[in-house]
Amino acid sequence: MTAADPSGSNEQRAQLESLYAAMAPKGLLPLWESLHSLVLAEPASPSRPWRWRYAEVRDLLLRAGDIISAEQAERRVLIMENPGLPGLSAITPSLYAGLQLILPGEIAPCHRHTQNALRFVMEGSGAFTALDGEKAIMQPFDLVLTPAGQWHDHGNETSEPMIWLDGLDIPTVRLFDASFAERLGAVAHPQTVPPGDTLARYGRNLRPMKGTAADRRPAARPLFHYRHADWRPSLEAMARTADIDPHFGHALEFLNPADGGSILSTISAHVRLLPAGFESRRRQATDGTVFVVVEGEGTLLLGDDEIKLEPRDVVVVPSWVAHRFQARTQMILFGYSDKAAQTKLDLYRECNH
Ligand code: GTQ
Repeated sequence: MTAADPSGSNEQRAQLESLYAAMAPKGLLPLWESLHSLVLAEPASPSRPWRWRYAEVRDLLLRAGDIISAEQAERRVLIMENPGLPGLSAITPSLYAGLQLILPGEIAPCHRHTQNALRFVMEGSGAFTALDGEKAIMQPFDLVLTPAGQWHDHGNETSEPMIWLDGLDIPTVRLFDASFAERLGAVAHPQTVPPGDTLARYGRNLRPMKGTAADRRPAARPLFHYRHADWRPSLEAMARTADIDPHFGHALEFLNPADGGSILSTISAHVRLLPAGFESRRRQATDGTVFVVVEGEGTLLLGDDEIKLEPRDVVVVPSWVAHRFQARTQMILFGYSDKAAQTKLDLYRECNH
């Protein structure tokens, strides 16, 4: 019978059904039929744990490369859509993921939008993402940001294909009905400063004196290139000397030096090192997380599910799904989630078992 009255009579049911029929055309629904699925006792994500094998995605992406150019596509990307969220182009309810291919000589035209994006390089070396006319020359497992509102184009002046993961907050911006986007008009933004300029000025625990002409990056979010050549040795050095965390292994968050907060206003990202043989303790958190296997092999355990992980695989753990990692060899993982947004909205919770 109804949620409100499980012992309701057939007569009451008939009366309610005719009430609902009268309400529906007026845009009205009875809360008592759906309250328990609207206000859940705990998260029950419609998204599913899922793994994309890199080799399989790569084959299909390269096939796309034979058929459509980056310029024609604007962005030549295979969307990684969570099978539990059909039609939403979402990997979790709040986040998007895709794998983008840029072939030698290609350009992905300059645009800007209210969505925040991160790029995590999977393969290839030396192609660039230009942010407001400054090229970040990308190497495998570099993290490059294109924050909301900043012009960005991509290009590949090398002789090898380049593939990276795009992580965006597209579903979040859609939730708020706040999408604005525009094309620059020119295919590429004119170069404003040489590559590496921002890292030199803002990336070494220094910044140009406030108010001087050299202080050119947005004050709230100056950095946009977090190099594998920097984060990998830090993780390694920490793993040599620090006590290991039973839930995370050795983990470092990427931070915004302007405020010590998350890399983007909606998205947080981190890397972790799991030594060979390490088994993390079970944890659950409200931030559904997308992981990239940077190095090594192991297994992700979620209840009765076991997902084997190999280098460059992408795997998503939905909100509140209890999970743990088993590292067969030493593993390095990159992860991103909407923890930044949830923390601002006072929603984030975790439970470490
Ligand atoms: O490179 O700007 O995968 O705007 C989806 C939307 C990439 C990009 C995506 C985008 C981009």
